[in-house]
Amino acid sequence: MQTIKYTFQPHGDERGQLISLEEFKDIPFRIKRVYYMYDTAADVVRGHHAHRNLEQILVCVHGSCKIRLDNGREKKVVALEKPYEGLYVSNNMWREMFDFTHDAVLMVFASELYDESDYIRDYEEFLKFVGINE
Ligand code: T46
Repeated sequence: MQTIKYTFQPHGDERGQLISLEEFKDIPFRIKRVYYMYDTAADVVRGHHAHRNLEQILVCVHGSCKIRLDNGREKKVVALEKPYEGLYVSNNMWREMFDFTHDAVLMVFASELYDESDYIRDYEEFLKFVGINE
């Protein structure tokens, strides 16, 4: 399974670093929503769902965490450890986020507004949706 990890270009100078993310340039879709999570305990696993349509880019802007991606056939774990790394997560992809450091802030750029009906929260339903276990 191929995963797409972006390395964003920081505008660094003697004052520090600045990263700018623009839709259709750095982020490959129109950004309709941004959300972020923090204060996630080390033993917590978030996610456990897939999306029918939503595309997202995940950036751990502080601290680190891991993302497990599962397309129904293969699984892959990707570590997000740098504020200039972005992981693309497509639709039809089961995801779990775990191993958060105490200081982790996971920011997400999303292609759609929040819509609970876009979530597939049952793993068996997900496998059927992607054409496995029909
Ligand atoms: C995803 C992963 C990476 C909202 O009201 N608006 C929002 O935009 C979002 C994302 C969530 N919520 C509410 C819904 C729940 O009551 O916030 C609560 C926590 O959401 P959820 O349990 O879905 O969070 P995660 O961390 O399991 O998943 C989130 C996103 O929901 C999901 O789309 O791909 O992060």
